[in-house]
Amino acid sequence: MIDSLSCHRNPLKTTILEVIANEKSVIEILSKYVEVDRTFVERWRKFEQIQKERFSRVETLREYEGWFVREILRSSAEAIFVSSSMSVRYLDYFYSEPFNKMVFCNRGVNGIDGTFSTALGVSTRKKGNTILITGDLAFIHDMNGMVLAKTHELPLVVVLFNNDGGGIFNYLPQSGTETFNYLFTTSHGLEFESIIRGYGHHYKALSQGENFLEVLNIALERKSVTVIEIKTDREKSVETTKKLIRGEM
Ligand SMILES: Cc1ncc(C[n+]2csc(CCOP(=O)(O)OP(=O)(O)O)c2C)c(N)n1
Repeated sequence: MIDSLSCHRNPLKTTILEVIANEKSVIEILSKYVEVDRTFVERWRKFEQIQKERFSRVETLREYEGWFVREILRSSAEAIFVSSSMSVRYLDYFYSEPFNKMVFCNRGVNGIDGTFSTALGVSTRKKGNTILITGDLAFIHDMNGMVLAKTHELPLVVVLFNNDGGGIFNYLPQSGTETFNYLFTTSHGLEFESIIRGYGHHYKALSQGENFLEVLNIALERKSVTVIEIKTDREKSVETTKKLIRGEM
């Protein structure tokens, strides 16, 4: 691993050689000694372009998480915190240019713990508003972070994709087996409106046909916590993602 930042990105200790140096300089030096397949970069770029075009079909899929993520990028927020699991993947797949937001996430160890509190930390920056994009399990994991938001009067807009459990597991081959929900998805059936209001925060269920960007920008003006809940369907989302990746949409 070549890393100019020297910030220990090797938590599992699986990298055997860590070179702390400027990446470009190391590549330049190495290319004097090793024959470089220059077509590799071209092929890589070509595939990236093809995939980008396939993902751009998301523009018409108004019930799919990727579509909401694109809209969030068009909002007036200055920073986005994306939760682990599918949220960070949706951002990675469906970001569109120009990309004028600061993005924070929890890659590396990939935990879903501490999500709300970390996003709250991001929201303490002096200027600009923050949006947290999260799934329901990650949200539940750190729900008591909402107390801190109240006592410290911190602003945060949460876009909560509620698919009643961990949707990422639907991509596994075990999906559909008898004990799958019990062991993987862990559906909970929680009713978020009363929970969020119980903490003293604003809640909004997004209904079909509502102007999402408008709802988002109103919430961003508020300077307190608003949770916008969007109910999604795990199975449909997996099907859509797979079709987009294969270029079948
Ligand atoms: C602290 C912690 N516990 C368990 C996991 C394993 N895990 C990875 S993704 C995931 C499901 C997350 O579900 P949700 O937040 O609803 O997001 P979705 O998969 O629906 O996008 C779980 C439990 C983890 N990453 N971190």
